[in-house]
Amino acid sequence: EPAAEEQRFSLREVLDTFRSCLSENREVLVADYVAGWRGLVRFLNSLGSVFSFISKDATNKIQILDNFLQSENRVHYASVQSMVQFELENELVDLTKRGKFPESGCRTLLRLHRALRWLELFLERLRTSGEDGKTSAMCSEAYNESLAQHHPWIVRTAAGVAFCALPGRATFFEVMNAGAPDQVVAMLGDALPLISEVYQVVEDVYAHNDLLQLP
Ligand code: 1PZ
Repeated sequence: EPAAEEQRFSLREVLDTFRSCLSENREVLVADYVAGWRGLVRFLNSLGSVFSFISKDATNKIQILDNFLQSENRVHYASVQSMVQFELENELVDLTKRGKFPESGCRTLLRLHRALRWLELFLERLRTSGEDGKTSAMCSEAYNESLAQHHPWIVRTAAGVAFCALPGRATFFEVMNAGAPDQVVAMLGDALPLISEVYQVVEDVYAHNDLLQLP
């Protein structure tokens, strides 16, 4: 039943899905990556409707990747590495300006990848913050160090407004539903190295293929 489902929802499980992303030979599995993102969006939605312009964009990108995972080319979309190789070999990516492939897997996943860096920076600030820490300040600092560089003024402004609506640290910890504050801090300490590793593997694949600036 949905109510019980809602209650069990914990950010711990979401962050755990990033654990399953990395295969033994350090391939990043797209299905697990997308599942992790779906959980994050669910968490974001539980924070309130001010964030819906953010979650809509993320949901749209998740959907694009999901469609590739269901398509006849799905074997090529099993990992980030195979996706990059397949799309580049078959010239399915707009490399310098937007054109025939505005929804390539490579450019779509890059947007989520950049947002994962924001998440890493934000959660690290949250983890090391004191009781009087301001989530909105942590959030905008993390944003300015990462995603903001890729967003036009209008998006940066809307994001800044949304950040002001973030609940305080105590409430934020409660919504995460991962136990008492010290348990949340411990959970973040476990999860962050995993997120950071997934981020780094994807970053290396994109850098190696010169894809970090895809339009
Ligand atoms: C907990 C507070 C949540 C703050 C989330 C911080 C990120 C702010 C991002 C605001 C931008 C959203 C509007 C959409 C922008 C899109 O233009 C860009 C570029 O895509 P393109 O236009 O090139 O197709 N989209 C993105 O950068 C992806 C943003 C995904 C953000 C997901 C946040 C998930 C938060 C999880 C919360 C734990």
